[in-house]
Amino acid sequence: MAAHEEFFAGIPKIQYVPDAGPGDVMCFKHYNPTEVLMGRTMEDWLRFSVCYWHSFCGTGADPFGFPTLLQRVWNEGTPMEAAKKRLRAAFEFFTKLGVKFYTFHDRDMSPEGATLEESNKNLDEITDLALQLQTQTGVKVLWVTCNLFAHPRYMNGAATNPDCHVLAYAGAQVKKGLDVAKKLGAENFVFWGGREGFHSILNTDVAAELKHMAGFFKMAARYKEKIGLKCQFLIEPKPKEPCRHQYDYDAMSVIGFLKHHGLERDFKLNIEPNHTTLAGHSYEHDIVVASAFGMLGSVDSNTGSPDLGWDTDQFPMDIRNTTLVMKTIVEQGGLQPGGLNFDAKVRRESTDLEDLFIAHIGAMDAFARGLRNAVHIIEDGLITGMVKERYSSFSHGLGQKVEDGSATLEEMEAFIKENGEPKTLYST
Ligand code: XUL
Ligand code: CO
Repeated sequence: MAAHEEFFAGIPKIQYVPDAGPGDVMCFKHYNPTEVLMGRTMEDWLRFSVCYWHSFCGTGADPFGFPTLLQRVWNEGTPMEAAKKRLRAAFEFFTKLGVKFYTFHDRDMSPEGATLEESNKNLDEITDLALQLQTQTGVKVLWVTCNLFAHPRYMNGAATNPDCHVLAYAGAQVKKGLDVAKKLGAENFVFWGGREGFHSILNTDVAAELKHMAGFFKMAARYKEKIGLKCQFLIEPKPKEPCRHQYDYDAMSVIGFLKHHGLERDFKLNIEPNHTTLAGHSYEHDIVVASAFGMLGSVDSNTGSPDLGWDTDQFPMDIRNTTLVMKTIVEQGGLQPGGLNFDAKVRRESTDLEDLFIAHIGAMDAFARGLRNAVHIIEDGLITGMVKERYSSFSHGLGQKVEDGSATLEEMEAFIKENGEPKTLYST
């Protein structure tokens, strides 16, 4: 990269300095990538990923205010020149931060053209550069996704649009997205149902829309098979925003949908805790539910503010939250081929380039602390032992039969006649 402009001049590779003073914010105080915990390096447990759209395409605009982050030098030039500069800046950032993965939407990577052919040509040109930068740096694609929600054609949804012409456009876009995933060796491919839902039930044929969405996923699974694409498909639940109601409401709704349509072997879930809390659950709820069904594939590790009902995509800094998430991840044996993707943005007031580093460093340290805590909880075994004891009645006798599915209601009745009331705090 030496032949090219440096975007983060004066910022060296971020190091692990455990005894750094509180004022030293440009180093890791907890994230030590090569340190081994429970047989695996921290880097391997955490599999951090930088999100291209927030950190390199984000403008700082909000519903009440204009962009504040447009001064980034990588925004200069024609849209295609800017796309290339932006990509070089991003790879310099990944390398200096020491993160091995990134995620992007097709339309973050390169500008949309006047026709599908033109958009695809732009994508070909920019992904050629992405491939070159990936080979030079060793940074890989954690996942690709298609933006099926920003363009006006998708105002009534993509796979659930009432007009098949729009659904066809989304299909053509996903076909290209899967080709790009193959070209760049993406480890996963995400479907976030941006506008797959409704604002009014009165103008919506819910059954038809859900059937079309399942059909759309089946087409994607068939094309993936056809081109020999090896990545994991993921669905990212979200209950609302931008739609009033979104079909992929939360982990349990998506798991039910996938099982109903026989898609559970083709997909896992990408859980974003800020979406989980929007659904009215606790931060870790959907991580735990998805994992319980063997369907936790990846995590968009961000947070909202508990006192807000919005998707604010903040960097996660709460150690209690990161501890509970990492406990689930370690207990299920890791996230690979998924990872912890920072679907998070600096605030619109955080206009300094350095802020991009500080935000990521803080979140990476928060997860490193969460990992250490989780390993401590698991290795010390106290909670695991208590939970095992709590369910110990299922390890023998009638409990064992319930466990293996062979128990009958008649046996329940006979058991109660013989043993009476369950033992509780108040029984004698
Ligand atoms: C939106 C969201 C998306 C997906 C990818 O709330 O989380 O950025 O992660 O489309
Ligand atoms: Co997300």
